[in-house]
Amino acid sequence: MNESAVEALTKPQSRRAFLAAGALGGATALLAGCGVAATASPTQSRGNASLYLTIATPDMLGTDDMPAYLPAFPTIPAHTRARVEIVNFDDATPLTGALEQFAKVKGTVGGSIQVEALDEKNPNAITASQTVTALDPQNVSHTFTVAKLGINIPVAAKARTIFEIQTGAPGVYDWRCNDPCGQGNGGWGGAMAAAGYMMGKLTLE
Ligand SMILES: [Cu+2]
Repeated sequence: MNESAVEALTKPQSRRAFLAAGALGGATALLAGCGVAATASPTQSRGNASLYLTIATPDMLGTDDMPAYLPAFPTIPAHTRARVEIVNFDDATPLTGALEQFAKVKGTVGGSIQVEALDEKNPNAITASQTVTALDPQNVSHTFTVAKLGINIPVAAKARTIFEIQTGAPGVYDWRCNDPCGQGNGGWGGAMAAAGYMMGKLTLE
């Protein structure tokens, strides 16, 4: 083998070695980054997502006493920190008796929700925000409850409700409102018994 042939063999090789070292350096930096993220959050998170839900009144929808969550079949990523905002135009259906438990927040990051009064005449206005772990049962309008995920969000009358959840494994999870806001059967009929109104499915994928 002559000198230049040796050079031809070794040169690319040393370049490969250089690239490998660079890639390794990058991988080390990435791993260090993962370590920081893993320390900050006990559950591994792929990133961030947003979900916007609106609760429309029967008047807005032209239905016969059927308020609805829109959309009722949302999809958000699995293994993600998701910010959820519920804009509710509806008024209160006070929770009573055993149902008062649904005035308590469950399953959000930090165990709380942020509540802002909705100015219907100026719906984009920024109003004072309160961070709470429960609502007065008298002021609850609907709930967004995903039993299998341990999530219960009491939604205040005519308000914007904001919270974060850490999603887990992919799947399709039933959600429902646990505030009897429907017609008939003690308020458990109508919208409460209708998919696409006060019940639906949350998909994590
Ligand atoms: Cu409801």
